[in-house]
Amino acid sequence: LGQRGCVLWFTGLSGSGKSTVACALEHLLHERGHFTSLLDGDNIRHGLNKDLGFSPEDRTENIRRIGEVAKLFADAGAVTMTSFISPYRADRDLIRQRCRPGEFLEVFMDTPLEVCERRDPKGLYKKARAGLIKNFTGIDDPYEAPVDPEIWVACFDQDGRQRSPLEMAQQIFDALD
Ligand code: GGZ
Repeated sequence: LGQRGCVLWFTGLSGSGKSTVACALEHLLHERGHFTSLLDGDNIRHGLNKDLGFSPEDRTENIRRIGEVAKLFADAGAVTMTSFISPYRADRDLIRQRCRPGEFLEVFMDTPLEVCERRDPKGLYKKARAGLIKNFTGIDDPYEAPVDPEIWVACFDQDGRQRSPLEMAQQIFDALD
């Protein structure tokens, strides 16, 4: 890592653990004295992107703007984490192309839909199943999983148990050099 910035681009379904693990990773990075930035729905969708909804066009624009902001932070030297579903492969690939070689690392939170739906922390899957939310990712809007992510975060360990957020954050930390 050194003092160089990078973009850790978390992608995965709603409830896959993106924000929880990014937050745990940020703590690990702080402990080692790294300068970080965490972009998520709370600080982006309520601010910079509050004009955007969840149509395909709006999601693409959401991700494009976040990519540009993430790149600015990374170029300023921050280990920059972004926590958005970013469901469309082409949108993620565009950001990768905008970044310097090695600057962009895709982090795939590979948590199956069944697990996310069982967690359903905000009751959104239930609403989507009931037709109260339209175009919900994984239900009636596509999620295009990464084909070759730099960091692949599995939901289960070898014994079939769900891994803890700290364990996952440590995996990502160890993958950074
Ligand atoms: C998916 C939605 C939707 C729809 C509202 N589809 O669990 P959450 O609540 O906090 O995370 C979801 C968040 C997704 O916003 P992103 O900016 O990450 O999406 S994207 O990358 O696709 O632009 C969910 C909530 O917003 N949410 N409606 N229709 N998630």
